[in-house]
Amino acid sequence: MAHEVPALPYDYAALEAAIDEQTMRVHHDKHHQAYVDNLNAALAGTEWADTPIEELLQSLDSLPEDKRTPVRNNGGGHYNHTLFWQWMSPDGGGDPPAGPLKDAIEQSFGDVASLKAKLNDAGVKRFGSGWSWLVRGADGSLSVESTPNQDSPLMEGRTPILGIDVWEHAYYLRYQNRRPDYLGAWWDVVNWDAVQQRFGS
Ligand code: MN3
Repeated sequence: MAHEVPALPYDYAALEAAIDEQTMRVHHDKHHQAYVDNLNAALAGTEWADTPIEELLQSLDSLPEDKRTPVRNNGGGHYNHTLFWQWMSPDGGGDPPAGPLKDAIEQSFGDVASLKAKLNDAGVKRFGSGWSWLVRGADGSLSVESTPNQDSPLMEGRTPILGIDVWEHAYYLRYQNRRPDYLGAWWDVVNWDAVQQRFGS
């Protein structure tokens, strides 16, 4: 089956605390849809048309050369945004619940505030378009990194457990050039339950 944009798990206006309704509509209905349409077009009629997205992104080198860049960009965009919608919630914000994720954050970064500062810093310093990530390595350790464009840590064999989109399309209508303000507000809608689920998976 061709790839599809998942429905938002909340209303377009539900994240107003951090992100306005119009941004959510354009971001989900236009940008994410375009990644999916372009991905499907690149793979139509090939043996990879039905390959799960995670598998595609972990084996870009095995694709024909003319498919690698379109799959990297549009498949990456599809995968990253599918997760991004889950990492936000109108009931989000605050601190992670007590448990293995919070313990691991405190062990790696000292406290939750330090983790947030590190992720925000990685997002602010990303030149141009990209993402700021909290990543779990194969040994279970946590680290913060940033990628350009729609690249995902998954392409390097690591698991993104939290990611913040710092493309201008994610924030420009409300925040214009003030990316740090967007990043500061973003934590009001973070869905720690979803992060914890990916940490444990
Ligand atoms: Mn985006």
